Amino acid sequence: MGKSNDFENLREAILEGDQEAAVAIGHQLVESEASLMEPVNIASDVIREVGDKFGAGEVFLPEMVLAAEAMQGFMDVVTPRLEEEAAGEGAQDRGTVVIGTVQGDIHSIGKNIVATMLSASGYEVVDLGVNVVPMEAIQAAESSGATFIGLSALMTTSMPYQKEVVDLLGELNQRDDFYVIVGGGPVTRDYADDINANGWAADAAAAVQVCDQLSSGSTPPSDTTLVYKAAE
Ligand code: B12
Repeated sequence: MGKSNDFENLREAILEGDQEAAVAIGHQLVESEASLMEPVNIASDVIREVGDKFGAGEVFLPEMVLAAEAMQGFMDVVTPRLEEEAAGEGAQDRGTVVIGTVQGDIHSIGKNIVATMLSASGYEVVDLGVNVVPMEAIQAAESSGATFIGLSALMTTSMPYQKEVVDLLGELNQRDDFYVIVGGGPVTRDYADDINANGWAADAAAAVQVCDQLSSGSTPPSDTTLVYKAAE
């Protein structure tokens, strides 16, 4: 089966919420030793397309759930190889990133891709999962000696918790202890700037570049102007 055929089948499998097919295509791609970043980007676009249709009332929640399960099944199969593929030479000890999806939000797919790419690039990643309350993120960052707190939000209703983490760090006199980087579907660069985050990235590869740039500088978090990177 050709590469473009695989991609078309992957699209269909996610659109139709066919997890078995999505998993099978994942295995085929892993075995073929083709690059995996391209199909992961395709799958990400397809799942967003399903989300747009859901938003427009063209598909219903059960269909979005099935599409997400198909995407998740595909990601589970390709993630180990994706991590190998993204691993740079000598990429070690770049610091620790505590990452999670904020309170009230259970969307994990994008956050997991970011975590995979950061870990492949030599960052120690502490993944707190989803629905992470602000204080939990801060305590985990403290106890793991993290340089970064990464916060994902996929809903307009959960975005304010990204701000709450930044504000809480200020109240605790810990704003200079961690760089806060934010992202997720509705989170724009302007929003990141407004809430005084230190970094914003549109996708996982960009997130790595933002962390690299922040850690190579010497400006403390409270004085850092937003470091941002659009999609590659
Ligand atoms: C898949 C999905 C689900 C799945 C989640 C499965 C899972 N395990 O994640 C399921 C079906 C469970 C789900 C549930 C719900 N969902 Co939903 N979901 C989506 C969907 C279709 C795709 C999200 C996704 O995975 N995208 C693909 C990934 C790869 O992209 P990404 O997350 O944006 O991540 C990339 C970048 O943003 C960035 N990034 C992400 N995080 C971070 C973090 C940092 C630090 C950085 C630097 C970068 C970064 O890098 C990533 C990789 O490139 C979106 C639609 C959309 N347009 O986003 C709706 C969407 C987010 N969901 C929505 C809704 C309403 C819900 C529900 C409330 C539905 C319901 N009635 O129950 C529940 C939420 C429950 C809750 N409390 O959280 C709405 C939100 C609307 C709003 N208020 O803003 C959306 C926008 C759909 C819509 N158009 O209406 N959902």
